[in-house]
Amino acid sequence: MAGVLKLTQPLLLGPLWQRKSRRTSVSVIRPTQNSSTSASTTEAEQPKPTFAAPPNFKPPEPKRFGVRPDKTWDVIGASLAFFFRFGTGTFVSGYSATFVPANEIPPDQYALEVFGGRKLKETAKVGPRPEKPIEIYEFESCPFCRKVREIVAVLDLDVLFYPCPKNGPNFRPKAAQMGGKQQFPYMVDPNTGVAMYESDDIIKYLVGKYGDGTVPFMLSLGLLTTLTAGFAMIGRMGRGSSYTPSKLPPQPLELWAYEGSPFSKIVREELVGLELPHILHSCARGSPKRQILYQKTGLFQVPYIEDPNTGVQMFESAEIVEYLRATYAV
Ligand SMILES: N[C@@H](CCC(=O)N[C@@H](CS)C(=O)NCC(=O)O)C(=O)O
Repeated sequence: MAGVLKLTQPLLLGPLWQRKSRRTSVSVIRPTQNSSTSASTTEAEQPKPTFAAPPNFKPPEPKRFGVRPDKTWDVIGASLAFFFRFGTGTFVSGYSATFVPANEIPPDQYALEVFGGRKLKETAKVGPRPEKPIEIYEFESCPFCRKVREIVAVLDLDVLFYPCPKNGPNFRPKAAQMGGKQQFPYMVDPNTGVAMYESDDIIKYLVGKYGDGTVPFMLSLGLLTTLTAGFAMIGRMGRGSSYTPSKLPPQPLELWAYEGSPFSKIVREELVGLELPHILHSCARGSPKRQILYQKTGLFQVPYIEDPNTGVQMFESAEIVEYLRATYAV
């Protein structure tokens, strides 16, 4: 396959990167105040910033489908993607749904409550699961990156995202160092040692390895796919593309979300702008992971973040954005 690079060592990341057995630890090149030569300054030489929840932090109450008034246009803008992409990134492959009487669903099982005492029972067909999260270097407003994020939702994969906003000091150079050029998306599969550029190649690789081998129709249209993926982001006007100076945490955040969710989009844009590595637990409609979040928190709502650097766990997109800025922006 074109653009495939076999990695001979785990991740080829050298001494700047360390991994721990359970959680993935992120060790980074840290930007210095007035130097563009920070690439030679390692974390070991710098005092480690410490992270804590903002003073008097209290996680907000979840309000499913609730839009905070100051975010109305953000949510509307992020919702446009559904129409341009015919819902791609909202449903897991093989999605099916049936309305059932609410009392047919045990109380410990997730199902979306609808109207008239009925619930929506949703299923999907997921392929073989990767043991370790796929790693992707990308940024939010790139249409090629969006295509890959959509297939992640369709295949219901967990992904460790390394955000590469323009002028981002860490992961743009890292991707170039690993793959030979600054081009996004760039994917590394630590389960197989395969790494590649080119969205269409990445999509084919992922459906072959973790799906049924079929590229979904809306991702198989060549230029039309790329154009509609670009139009899908018109309502967000390039958010999640430029770097906001930030302190990088030692551990990736965890985000429960999916590409087609407008509320999730707003949080993802912030994570990317702040260049915060994060593990996405993609849970589009039909995902079996919805049940995991339901069991963990007593409800299903996305976005939901878990920040191992501060211990914060929270719902609510608008407040998550505020939390991320307060904790990581400099
Ligand atoms: N007020 C919440 C709304 C989040 C929300 O309603 N998310 C939808 C997905 S876009 C959801 O979790 N739906 C529940 C379901 O699908 O069962 C926020 O801003 O984060």
